[in-house]
Amino acid sequence: MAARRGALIALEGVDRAGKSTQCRRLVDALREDGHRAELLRFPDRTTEIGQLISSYLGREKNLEDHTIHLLFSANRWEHVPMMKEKLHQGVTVVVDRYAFSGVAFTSAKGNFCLDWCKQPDVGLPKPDLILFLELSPEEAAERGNFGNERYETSSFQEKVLQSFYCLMEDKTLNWKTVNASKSIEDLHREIKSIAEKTMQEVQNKPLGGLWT
Ligand code: ADP
Ligand code: 2DT
Ligand code: MG
Repeated sequence: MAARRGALIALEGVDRAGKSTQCRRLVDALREDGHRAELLRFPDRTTEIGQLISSYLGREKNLEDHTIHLLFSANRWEHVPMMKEKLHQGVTVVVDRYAFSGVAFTSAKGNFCLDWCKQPDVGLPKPDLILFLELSPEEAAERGNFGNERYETSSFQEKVLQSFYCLMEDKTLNWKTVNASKSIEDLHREIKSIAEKTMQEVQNKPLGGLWT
């Protein structure tokens, strides 16, 4: 019998919903329980492509909209061989944003259709679970001001949220919405329980391809 594989779990949601906090908590808790788990974040600003993305987000560099979209996708593809290897070795991979952020942010620019935005990410490892951390713009605002990076305005974030809702209509993906206004601890417990259930369910199932 084939060895059990790890699960691919993506966290998505609006700015300040608590994605990075919960990704870290989840990976730490899974490890404490003896699971093998690793955290990846997209964009990964440490690679050459990631540095280009980072300078774009930091407004040091201007890039044409299609170009930056493809770079975000390339930044995921450069991690795919490593992700597949880990998953097949039984490591659960938790990703802080994934292709859904890619599509939601570019399509929020207005002159892009959802289908074009999805194409570069077709065939990426398909997440076994996508946790959408839902938080109202009012509650997000209470968690502090926006930073100075590109996309960090409330009008743009509202458009991003609408694009996320369009993507969530795809029932071939395992979206689970969680209420991100709960305390860090309560949300962590809920996320951990959903993640563990998914890890159990997929361990003997093949890894899928996204949007294929
Ligand atoms: P994201 O990665 O989604 O942008 P972060 O995890 O960086 O969000 O959290 C944004 C801010 O909100 C941080 O200051 C964090 O400490 C705080 N925060 C995260 N989760 C909660 C929560 N459940 N309740 C209150 N504040 C939170
Ligand atoms: P953080 O590093 O704070 O998460 O912000 N983005 C992200 C895109 O536009 N396309 C993508 O494919 C991804 C993964 C979301 C990163 C910013 O980059 C945006 C916010
Ligand atoms: Mg974050």
